[in-house]
Amino acid sequence: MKLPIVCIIGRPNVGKSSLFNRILGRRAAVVSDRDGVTRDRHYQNAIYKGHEFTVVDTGGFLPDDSIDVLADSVRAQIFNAVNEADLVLFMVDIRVGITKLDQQFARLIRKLDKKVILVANKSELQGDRQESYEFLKLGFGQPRTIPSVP
Ligand SMILES: Nc1nc2c(ncn2[C@@H]2O[C@H](COP(=O)(O)OP(=O)(O)OP(=O)(O)O)[C@@H](O)[C@H]2O)c(=O)[nH]1
Ligand SMILES: [Mg+2]
Repeated sequence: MKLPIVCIIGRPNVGKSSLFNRILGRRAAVVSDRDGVTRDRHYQNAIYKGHEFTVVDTGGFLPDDSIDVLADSVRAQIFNAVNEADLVLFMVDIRVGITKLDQQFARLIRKLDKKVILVANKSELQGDRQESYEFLKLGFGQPRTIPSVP
């Protein structure tokens, strides 16, 4: 039986692989404070809170006008990951706000007309300040945050 596919996308360093590992309950993907660590798609089957699905970690590098071959292949990976997904977790960094790259991701996702949950990560660093309304501009509603304690 084919499981539903949940893919995690967003620009480099927002915490996609960290969420991927957390869903799986183990260190399946490399987490690093360097940008662009994940380069290709990474599939794992997961059972999370009774739901069984395939979760996909992706690279966050989405260059707009690059002629670099590796960059092009990463962009194709992201496109394909979104295209085949039943649900897209679009991750942003609540401390940084919306970047140009976030907007490029938003455009790509909109083209493919998918079910999307916007996730504002690193929210525990934000203290009491609530900046998440800014992300309404991306067009995917109010973002959800991830509780730091599972
Ligand atoms: N404070 C905080 N740091 C986080 C959180 N999630 C991830 N990080 C840190 O953010 C950095 C990037 O995390 P990754 O999970 O590697 O990010 P990524 O989106 O997979 O990055 P790429 O693979 O480079 O696209 C690491 O230093 C993580 O420890 C979070 O919820 N809070
Ligand atoms: Mg990663």
